[in-house]
Amino acid sequence: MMAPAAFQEIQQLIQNGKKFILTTHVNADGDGIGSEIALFTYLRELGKEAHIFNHSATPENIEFLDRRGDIELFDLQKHGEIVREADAVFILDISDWERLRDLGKLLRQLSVTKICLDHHPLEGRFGEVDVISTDASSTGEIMYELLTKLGARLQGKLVEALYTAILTDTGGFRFSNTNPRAHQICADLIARGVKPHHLYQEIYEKQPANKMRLLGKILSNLNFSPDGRLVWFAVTQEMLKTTGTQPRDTEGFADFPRSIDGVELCLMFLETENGKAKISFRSKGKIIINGLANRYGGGGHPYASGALVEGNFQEVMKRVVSEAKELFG
Ligand SMILES: [Mn+2]
Repeated sequence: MMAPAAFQEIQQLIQNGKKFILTTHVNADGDGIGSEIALFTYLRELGKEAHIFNHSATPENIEFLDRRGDIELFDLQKHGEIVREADAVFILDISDWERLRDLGKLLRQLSVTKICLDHHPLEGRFGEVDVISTDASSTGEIMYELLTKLGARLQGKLVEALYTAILTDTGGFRFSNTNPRAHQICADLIARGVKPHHLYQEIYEKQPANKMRLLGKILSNLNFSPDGRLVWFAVTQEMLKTTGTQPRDTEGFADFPRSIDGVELCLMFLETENGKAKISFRSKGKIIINGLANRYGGGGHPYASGALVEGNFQEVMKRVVSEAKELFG
């Protein structure tokens, strides 16, 4: 639950302010963008000036939330002045300045009030107002609570955006962060007009055919450890070229082999254009892998981490696989 003091502060800031900035982490996802669109819709209805500044393009499957093109890529030259004049900045689904890139650097120098809504753990303080709820499934869940308390009209685009946030961050209500509250909120959102099958189709059933061809190649060439608990695969530049796909098309691919019975850990090695290895570590929940990711200069959650490693692609793969095998003890 949101602390009453934090809520009152946010309520006052919105009431008294005229101009607001909304942002989320680099490589924005459905939760960050859904939360932004929901709050943006509310602020605009109040007649406030609001801007959404992000640091990377909206993923294709979330673009339907932004048909009007309200989300802008942050450009220090173009938008710096708007940020300086803002009454408050909402930072959603993230409490890490680094992942706010240029905007993060600018915000740290400014005295503008920063309000952080996030469900990732935070040590210490981040903004002037922090609403950090690690029990929440998603930032969308926190945003629902905020908008409900503020008396927002929960309908249309706003409810679709909140539903998208919760649906995507819980992996369609499959991940361990799925909780009763997430279901209760989504039930309410459905009662208020969300069509689950419609959003499901928008988000999950508009995949490009090329992406499926690439996935087919990958799934027919998986490597297994002798006991079948570790599985790994490579996505080379050559594979991307022959299937006409982009690196971003591989998003979520590491989750597929993990669904094989007996597999505990899946590693995806994506060869970048400049020959580096972008590694995704996905564990089913027994093997903790962010330690290994850290060793390679990466990081993340205990069961879902990543790292970007320089060096000969095949050699990096060999080395990381052999270190991953050691995690099984
Ligand atoms: Mn999230």
